[in-house]
Amino acid sequence: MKTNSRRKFIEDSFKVTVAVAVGGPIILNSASALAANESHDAKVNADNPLKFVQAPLGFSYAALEPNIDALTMEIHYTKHHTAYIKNVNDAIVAEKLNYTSEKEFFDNASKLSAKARNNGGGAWNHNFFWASLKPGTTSGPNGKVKDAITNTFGSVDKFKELFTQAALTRFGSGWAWLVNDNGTLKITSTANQDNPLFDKVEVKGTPLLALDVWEHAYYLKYQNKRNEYIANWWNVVNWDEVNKRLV
Ligand code: MN3
Repeated sequence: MKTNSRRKFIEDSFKVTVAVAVGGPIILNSASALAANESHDAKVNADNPLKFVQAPLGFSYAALEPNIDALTMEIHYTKHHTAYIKNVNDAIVAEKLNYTSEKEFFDNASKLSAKARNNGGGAWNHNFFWASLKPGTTSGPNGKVKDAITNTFGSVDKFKELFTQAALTRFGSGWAWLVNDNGTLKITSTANQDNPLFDKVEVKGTPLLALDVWEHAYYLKYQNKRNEYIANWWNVVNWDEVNKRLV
């Protein structure tokens, strides 16, 4: 990647950060792309500025035990997520997509092929999900996100009840979300790898928190007991990260 295009890539990434107010994963992606995939980038980005990059996990596969088991984390990260990243980048090249930012890509989600849409969502959603997790038992929401949750839903417990319900009742594979819709917090869920940044989706907004309820996220440890997976997942939510996303 030439210096100029590299600078543009970084600038574009920051534009996305401002526009969708999702900081960590995207900035991390840029740094990681530059450090780890420079030679590959040079070939791909010559014609296709947008390239999804798998963010580093930030903790070991076993770090979320006993809430999320090590084998699930390893397979989820190295097999499922890696495949979404590869497949969306393959689709971008094969279909000659000219989007220059993740925001632009999702703004046009309804025009994408199934391969680009599903794998693009999978690539982004998992980067966001990993950054939403933190080893050790967390004490629950704090700071301004706690205030916003209390103001919107009445209490943290009520919020957790409603979010859990959204995650439990998502039929089949999908995600539960807490989003900021222009200053209003909303809970929603999406099917497959859709997310609230897509142009055509039931509830749009800036994602603050995500929960993967695909069976691959919990079946090895919890089998059919999605409710137990959700209950234990609350223990490893990275509320500091959620706070940073609320701007
Ligand atoms: Mn998953």
